[in-house]
Amino acid sequence: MLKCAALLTATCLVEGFAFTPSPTVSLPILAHSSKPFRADNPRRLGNLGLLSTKKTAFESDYASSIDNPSDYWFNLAKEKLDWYTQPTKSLTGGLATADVKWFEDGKLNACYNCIDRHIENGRGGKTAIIFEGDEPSDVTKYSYTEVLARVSKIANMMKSNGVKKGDVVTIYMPMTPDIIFSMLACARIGAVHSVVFAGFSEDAIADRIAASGSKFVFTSDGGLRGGRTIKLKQTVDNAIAKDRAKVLVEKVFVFKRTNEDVNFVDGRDLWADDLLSSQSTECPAEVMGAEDPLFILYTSGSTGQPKGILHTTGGYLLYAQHTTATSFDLQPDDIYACVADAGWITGHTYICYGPLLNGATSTVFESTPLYPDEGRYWDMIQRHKINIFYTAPTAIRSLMRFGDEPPKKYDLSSLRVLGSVGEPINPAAWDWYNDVIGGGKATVVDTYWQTETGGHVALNLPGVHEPKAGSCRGGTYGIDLAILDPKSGEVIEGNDVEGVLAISKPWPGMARTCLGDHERYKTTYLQPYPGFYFAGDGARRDSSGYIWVTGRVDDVINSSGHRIGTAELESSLVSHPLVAQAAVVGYPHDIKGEGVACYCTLTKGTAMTDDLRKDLKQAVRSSIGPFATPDMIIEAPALPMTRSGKIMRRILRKIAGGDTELGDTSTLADPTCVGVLVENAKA
Ligand code: 6R9
Repeated sequence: MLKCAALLTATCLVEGFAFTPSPTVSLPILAHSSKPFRADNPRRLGNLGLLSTKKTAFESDYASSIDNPSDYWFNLAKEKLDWYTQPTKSLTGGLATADVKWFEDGKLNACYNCIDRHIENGRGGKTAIIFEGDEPSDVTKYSYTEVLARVSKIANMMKSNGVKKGDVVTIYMPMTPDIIFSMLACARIGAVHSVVFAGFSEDAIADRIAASGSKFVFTSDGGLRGGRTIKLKQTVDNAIAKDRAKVLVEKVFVFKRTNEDVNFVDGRDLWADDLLSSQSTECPAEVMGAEDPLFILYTSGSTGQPKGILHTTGGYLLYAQHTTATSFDLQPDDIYACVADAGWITGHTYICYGPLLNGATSTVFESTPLYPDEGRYWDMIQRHKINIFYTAPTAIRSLMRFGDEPPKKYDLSSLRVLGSVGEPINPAAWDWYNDVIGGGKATVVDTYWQTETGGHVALNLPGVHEPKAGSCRGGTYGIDLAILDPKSGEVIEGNDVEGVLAISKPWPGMARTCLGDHERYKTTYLQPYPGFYFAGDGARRDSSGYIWVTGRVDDVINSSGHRIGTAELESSLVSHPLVAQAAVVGYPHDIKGEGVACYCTLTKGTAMTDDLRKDLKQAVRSSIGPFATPDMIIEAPALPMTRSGKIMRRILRKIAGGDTELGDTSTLADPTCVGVLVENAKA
């Protein structure tokens, strides 16, 4: 990125990829391209037992979900959700017109559907949430009745402090049950939650508060992770000290987790626990329209400004309910654990809404896979007898390094379904997950989806589809996946083909807009290939019709399952006074999937030093957050540009990955710069 805001747009067009109709997309290298996925690796189906009737049932249900999505989802909406007013309309609008709506005239409440109705049906005593704190001994279970009481108190606290239906509430909290309860309390009163992952920096929080016009913030004194304390309230204070947030924020509700001293601003900051003690445990659920916003979640895109992805109520809930039930073959007595953070979409849909809508028992995990040691997940599975476990390939890879002994110490025989999300799961990790963790008996389910899709869109359904290591197989109910020619936008039929991934029909869980910027929503997702939802990923279909996601085709890096926009990284690097220009790329990384490599052109007369590298890493940590910290900072006296002035990222990726086959460099304006970069990358 050049140090000039006006050139931002040019940066987004590198390698000819533009979000315009008929874009020219140069497909990026495959994640883990150095270790190609096995083309074909059919596996047993695990202990779910492939009943041919189940497969037949899927096939006929799938066919009707594709032939007539409107009727398919309408019937499910009436059966699976409780409505104050039943909808008379199902799907209206369409992808081509960017005005998709589901169950528009229906009225319901998300929190009521997640909690109250289970109590009314006599299941109030069932455990809704198992909290597994940072220390393995710190376990608390909450029944549905207890959840309702706490959520209602939080909702009443919000109402008595001025939070109203439609207000945006920013939630920056650790992974304790209160983050889930706060989300549900927002839903109960019709406030729109905007959860900001607790690893984001003060700048990122301030940006999100400002962009969403949020007057209320939920946080806690601190957070605990891996035995360390994270100063959340202090970070929120620093965020609100910035003018763009200061002018907005009226109230900060502070929960207690670490009991450390924090600054308190009179009139603005409130101790939630003190206020809650006097609140009533009864709070009527607000009657909401199906298309009223439920939440916003910011995600990286191909420009510097994160997008506020907006999900609405009825369609999102139905999709969360249905995918949780079907993708994991959820059974009534299952103990379910998704170990993501609630700050990401996986936590929203598959810790909070999906499991609770199904009346299931969901785990809230505060710690890390390595605390107090590398047996933490397995210990937790044994103690709670977890049946469904959902994690990311990066966590599996980081645990594989310790060998088979740690998991072998524990009884993992309760496991039936092993979910994977965030990036393609490489075969070595898949094999280990399947053989060592699942003991060859549990089914590995690779779930492909995005913040924008609201829930799973492609996976191998347990008991229905034969898993293949590294492939997410194909579309689930209602999802008609297509592979398109990136240049012409034509659908590529048949097998053994490659292109970009798209969805040809609306589904209830799809995001409806980007907050305050419907134009950006259209140009990013719906206009590149008119009539399709464009996912931003490349994909191929193998000889047996299975889909293999090959990675993002836009300027987004997927590092340890975190989506990080290269433009955001570049703008934080060039904000350093000694950096004149920066180009950031992802490269294959053994644990993270993709590592973050930053090529920096320094101002004249400046040389790269270890101290400067440290400063630059710090610049990224403070503008985005520690999870985006660069893995490599490479001095780049010049960047490889085409004669038309576009940075050749393909070459930068190869250099960072230590790949010596750089391909054709003759189109570069100055091919000699490449040799210097190869040398510097070794430094
Ligand atoms: C849920 C989530 C979305 C991007 C997506 C893709 C990648 C996620 C994947 C996968 C291959 C899978 N991705 N799951 N790629 N196989 N099973 O991760 O949402 O943070 O929005 O990221 O992650 O590139 O486009 P989000």
